[in-house]
Amino acid sequence: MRTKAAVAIAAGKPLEVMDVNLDGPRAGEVLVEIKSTGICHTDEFTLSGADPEGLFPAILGHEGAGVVVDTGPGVTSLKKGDHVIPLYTPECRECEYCLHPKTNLCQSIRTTQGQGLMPDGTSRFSTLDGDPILHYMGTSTFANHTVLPEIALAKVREDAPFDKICYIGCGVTTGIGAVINTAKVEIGSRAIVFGLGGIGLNVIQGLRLAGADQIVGVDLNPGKKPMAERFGMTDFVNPAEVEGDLVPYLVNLTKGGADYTFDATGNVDVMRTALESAHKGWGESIIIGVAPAGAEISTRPFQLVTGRSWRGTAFGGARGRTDVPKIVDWYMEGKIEIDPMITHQLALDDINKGFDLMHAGESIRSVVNY
Ligand code: NAD
Ligand code: AHE
Ligand code: ZN
Repeated sequence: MRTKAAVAIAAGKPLEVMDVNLDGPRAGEVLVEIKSTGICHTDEFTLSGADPEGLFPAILGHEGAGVVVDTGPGVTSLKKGDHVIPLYTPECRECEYCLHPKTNLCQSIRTTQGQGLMPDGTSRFSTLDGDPILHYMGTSTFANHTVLPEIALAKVREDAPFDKICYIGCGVTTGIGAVINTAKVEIGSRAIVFGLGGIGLNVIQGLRLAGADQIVGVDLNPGKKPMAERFGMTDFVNPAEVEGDLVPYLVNLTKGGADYTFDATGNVDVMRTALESAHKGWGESIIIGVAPAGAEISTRPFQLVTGRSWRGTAFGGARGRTDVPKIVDWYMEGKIEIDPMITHQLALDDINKGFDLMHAGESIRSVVNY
């Protein structure tokens, strides 16, 4: 079939909206009509050329929601008409990782996914001239139709709006999951969140859900303050306005250091500050931000010797097919909020405007509707 997609032609170039060919689903695969897709910072990270795994040409996008159009042979858990959220972290429920209680990183299709291919080693997308176009993160939601493995789709309730729940495909689940699944924050904790963008705000609402007493937000952009307060931030710190070192300032503000700190910037210097502002003896620092190719973290080992822990999380430690439908329920029941964070709704033809808004720090989430 033909479908409309925004194609990443090369690093650093704007996406090109065009008609592409899409082959039907093969064994274990599902054809999905994407209704809405969010633009996550990680899409920009790949498009910019900073991702060592970045491939071109490819159809980016990993935060979406849509409807099953067709299923390939052997698909048993989904049928035509089901509402689904694509999962860049699949859940096969059979591999060593899925069977291990301490991780969500299903590895059953990781190799081919990283190569921009379906599990059988081929791509379903091509140009109208027949040249192959690669998949991205196994999802490619910047296309009106896409093919995914059955294990990379969460079936969700049908009354949930696509233009909001698409955000659960990455940002919402990553931020809330970092608090609940990875850090397992206790009631009464003190926390610091670095970066108040599409991920950091969801860390903040996760901390409120977990019953944290103090939620410090740190961002260089003061424009992020009102939204963060709306989601539960108790103290705002703009590092540009702090005289002297940021670490002692934050340690003092949290009365000895935070029980939990979260990096949602992707900046390795910020990651160090986050680790060092965690409480001596027990503070845990969780890295969420994705750093550019070649970047490395550093600190004095003494920081860890004296009881701080440095950890990381992908997709908020969530097992997508199991956890994503529950998060959709939380949204529909009013336990979590999404709507205020979706600051812009765009048509596919305007998708590059979404990237511009992100660069300018003017959006939290831009959502593209097909
Ligand atoms: P974003 O651009 O919306 O937000 C980043 C925020 O950090 C901005 O508000 C910016 O002003 C702030 N910031 C930048 N530099 C700063 C500094 N030095 N000090 C303080 N604040 C600073 O991005 P996002 O969508 O929230 O994503 C954040 C990071 O999380 C990115 O690196 C993204 O790739 C990563 N991410 C990781 C996962 C995962 O599973 N681990 C999932 C999604 C996104
Ligand atoms: N390819 C990059 C790493 C990118 C990365 O860390 N991706 C996160 C998701 S970010 C979503 O917005 C992730 O889940 N990674 C797990 C995995 O297996 O890729 C690099 O540096 O090589
Ligand atoms: Zn993302």
